[in-house]
Amino acid sequence: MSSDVKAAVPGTPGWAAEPAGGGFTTDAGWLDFHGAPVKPSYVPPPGAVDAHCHVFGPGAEFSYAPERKYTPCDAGKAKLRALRDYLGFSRNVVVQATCHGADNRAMVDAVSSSNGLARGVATVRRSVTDAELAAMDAAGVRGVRFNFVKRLVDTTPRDELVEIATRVAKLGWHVVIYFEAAELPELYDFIASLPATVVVDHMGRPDVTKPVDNPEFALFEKLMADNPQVWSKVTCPDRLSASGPPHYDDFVPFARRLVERFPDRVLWGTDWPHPNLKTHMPDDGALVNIIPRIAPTAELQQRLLVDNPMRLYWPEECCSKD
Ligand code: 0GY
Repeated sequence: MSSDVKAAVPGTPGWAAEPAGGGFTTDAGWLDFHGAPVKPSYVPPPGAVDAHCHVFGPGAEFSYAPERKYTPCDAGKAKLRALRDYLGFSRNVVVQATCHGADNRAMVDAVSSSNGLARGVATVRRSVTDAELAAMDAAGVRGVRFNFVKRLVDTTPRDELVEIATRVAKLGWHVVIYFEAAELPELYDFIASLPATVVVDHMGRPDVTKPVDNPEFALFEKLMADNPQVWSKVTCPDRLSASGPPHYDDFVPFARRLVERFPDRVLWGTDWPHPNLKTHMPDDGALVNIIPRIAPTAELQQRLLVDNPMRLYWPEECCSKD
């Protein structure tokens, strides 16, 4: 049975990040999540979903995976929920972080103890059993993540990924895919042929120092235009921007392009607790304040933050019409 303590409000002393517990050592130079995020001036619509965030451990309860490429600070479910409430969101989608490998216990615990207010995206191997998939489905998992970012994971053979996608599609799950922009030409046909809805993390990591009309991003737009099963998260200005916080001006036109062109296939998330950042740690409140710049109307905000994630993760509760 996992602990379920209530976390301190962001910005108060008890909120501060703690080093990895359970005998693990947080990486030297690791940037902890923001200690005092501002209360956002932008108020999300009722029922808003943070559709990309993670939990890290805590290590004393949920050990980090032996094959991990990084050891983070601890950042458990209680803090994730405290941040959700503080930022004015109602629900979370907890994406399995690579520091836990294919051991989904921390993510599943965060989801299954959420009173239905969280859904999960797992990492699984070909060896996962149907019973394990069914148990995760019952706990609230609705997708698997395929990660092609080499600094985060070792390569998984394509035939294994197709096999997994085919199996989870039968449960109504989707595939979340993470890759670098340079990989898209090589991955394009693979992504387009997956037998499931596909959600691309962080817009496929475009180079936002370029004009929005550039060949690489045009290829990403083509992927979405030609494949109505492909969605995108308009996330992670903190990873992509060269102009930097708090406004991340160079990120905005890319996210806004996708929100305006594909309003029914975009998701937004904080990415808390923001693994592996090197230059700065974003203020999560400032990230929320960017939303009206990437989704400039109330209708676009409603789709981005409520209707789209509800349709993907809580279809049984979803009453919006396409
Ligand atoms: C993200 C991005 C990163 C890390 C992970 O699971 C992870 O470790 O997703 C990254 O380092 O770019 O989406 O959180």
